[in-house]
Amino acid sequence: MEAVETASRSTSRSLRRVGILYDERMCRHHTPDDEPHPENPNRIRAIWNKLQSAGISQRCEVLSAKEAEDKYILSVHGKSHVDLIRNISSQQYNSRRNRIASKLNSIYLNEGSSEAAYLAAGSVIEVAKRVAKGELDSAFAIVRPPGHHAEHDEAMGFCLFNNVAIATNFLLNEKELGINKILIVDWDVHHGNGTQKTFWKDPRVLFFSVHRHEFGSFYPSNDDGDYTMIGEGPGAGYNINVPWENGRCGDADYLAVWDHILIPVAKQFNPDMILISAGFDAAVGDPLGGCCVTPYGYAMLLRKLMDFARGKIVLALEGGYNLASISNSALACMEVLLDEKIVTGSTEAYPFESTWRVIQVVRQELKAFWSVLADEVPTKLISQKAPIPVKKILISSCDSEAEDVEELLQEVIRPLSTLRVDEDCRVLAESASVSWRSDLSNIDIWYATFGSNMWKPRFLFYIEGGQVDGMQKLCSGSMDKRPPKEILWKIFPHRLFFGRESTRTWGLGGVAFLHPESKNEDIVHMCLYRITLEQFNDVLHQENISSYDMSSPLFDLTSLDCVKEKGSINLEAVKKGWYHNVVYLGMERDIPILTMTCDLSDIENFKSGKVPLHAPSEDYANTLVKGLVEGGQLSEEEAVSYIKEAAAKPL
Ligand code: Q9C
Ligand code: ZN
Repeated sequence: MEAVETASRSTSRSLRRVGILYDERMCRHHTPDDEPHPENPNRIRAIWNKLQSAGISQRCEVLSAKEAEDKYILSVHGKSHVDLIRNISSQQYNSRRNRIASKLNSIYLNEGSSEAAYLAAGSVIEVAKRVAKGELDSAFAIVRPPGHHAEHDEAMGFCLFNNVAIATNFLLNEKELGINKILIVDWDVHHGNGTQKTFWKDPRVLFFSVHRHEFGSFYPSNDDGDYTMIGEGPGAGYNINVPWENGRCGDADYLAVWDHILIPVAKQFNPDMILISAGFDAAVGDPLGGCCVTPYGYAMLLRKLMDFARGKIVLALEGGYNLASISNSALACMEVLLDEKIVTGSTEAYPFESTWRVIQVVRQELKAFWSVLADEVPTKLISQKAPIPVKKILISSCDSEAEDVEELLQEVIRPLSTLRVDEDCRVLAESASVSWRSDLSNIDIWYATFGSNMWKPRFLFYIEGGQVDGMQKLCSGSMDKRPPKEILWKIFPHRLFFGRESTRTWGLGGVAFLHPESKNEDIVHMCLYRITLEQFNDVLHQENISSYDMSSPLFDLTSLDCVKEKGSINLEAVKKGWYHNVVYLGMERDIPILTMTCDLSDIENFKSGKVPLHAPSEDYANTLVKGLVEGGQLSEEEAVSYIKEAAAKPL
């Protein structure tokens, strides 16, 4: 820090003393073989480079990282967890490291992980201490690995130590700092489950988290992030969750939550200091978040918090996976901390109807603890709502269709009838989808087919779009219309069978399914198409007709990691489709092989007869035979008996 106290810099330095911490050593935590992963070293490099080239870091006090001492980490984590994270990077763990990581939920580990974890935690302590002492007005710690998912005895969700929770306990325990009440604002798109648990019964810490929840289906996929989780004992009322019911939330939604929940409560709580779990994965363009907060939005959210705790604010990076989005969002926040730009402007968009509903239930739940929440939200405000944007309505159906087409039409048509086109959000949703598309268009996978898609002309409709001869339905095709780069055939130890009584596309008769589990006595012929992960998403979407808007991918890089680890993954967003279960079948020339089929609960329903097993129609069986014969796999006789056998054998 002293090194940057040069005369030229101090003249251009802001009146506000703002700290910024970056340390390249935190880049040494990465996937073992540098496989692609959203939580990668370039995240913090991108932010740092952006702040340097925008001249921001030059106006700040630049700090470097310090490793946290065990005694501080132990205020949040158990001894066995701390021991594990300390030792995990040592040579003795070389052979066990990957196995340990694979048993954890969304975690990778390498030789650099221990040091990075200690530095991330120590860095947030370091900046928080300086802000508490008044050496700095505010600060931003550009750290990784992130922290807010890490629990007492568990690393998860890309988090090893809970950096913000550790710094919070540090501040509270160093009595001479005079910090007795801390507000933690967690605006990462995911729920801060680890932080919530740490301070569950602690009234000195008001934990506020706004996150995608979708009734418990969004990561970390449980009820911890529900609005009913308000803390316990002396901590009751000091835990506030704002769970989004849907993605696509943007500036208007976040600002409404600030104005009607967080800001009034912050006023009443009157914190001595504010720590922000500043993930930028709710930013427009994020591949995991699916929300659309702009840099201007983040600036507003932060600006509104600067009125409390005499501006003593620390931002600690959590998630955020689009390099451009996180850099621009961080830059906007730094400009607010430096207080050199007045944040002006307004959002044209209105909050979603669901946003007002959530605001109302949260206020209801907490009004006994916070008198500022007692009044009803004025109906004049609530009536200003945006419809759910429906970008494209896709009623195509191929082997599959929604369980109940009526229900789907209801879902799609109802919001349309009240549609007041919201240009802003539409544009935002589109740029979000553009960014995941370009990210996933560079990654190849093998899409392994066992049904009518084995016949190449039939499969090409999912890519090129159009209507195949004799088929009832039109396919929209993929956005990227390049044909498969390669085609090859393989045999797998899986069971092929035919189920359902009739389908819209093929009429009476069953259609092909693959048992998601392998069994050695069974074989299935599969045709593998080498396509991009972006195209695979479009195929998934068409195979599982749904109203999902594709502003974020159904199956992203994290899902890919997850399916490699777990073997299969159920896609919540298309759970009504028959092929919503993505199964990993191994690697072929370093490229993963994926297929899509039903899940194990569907298998149970087929077994019990709740859903019938059924031989395929002649048309459908012929398409499969054509696929196998034209693909050079079987003679016509062999293909016919292969299908017959699969249709006749009991499950
Ligand atoms: N289908 C942070 O943003 N996703 N962590 C697993 C499994 C894990 C995100 C998806 C997302 C963790 C700090
Ligand atoms: Zn996150």
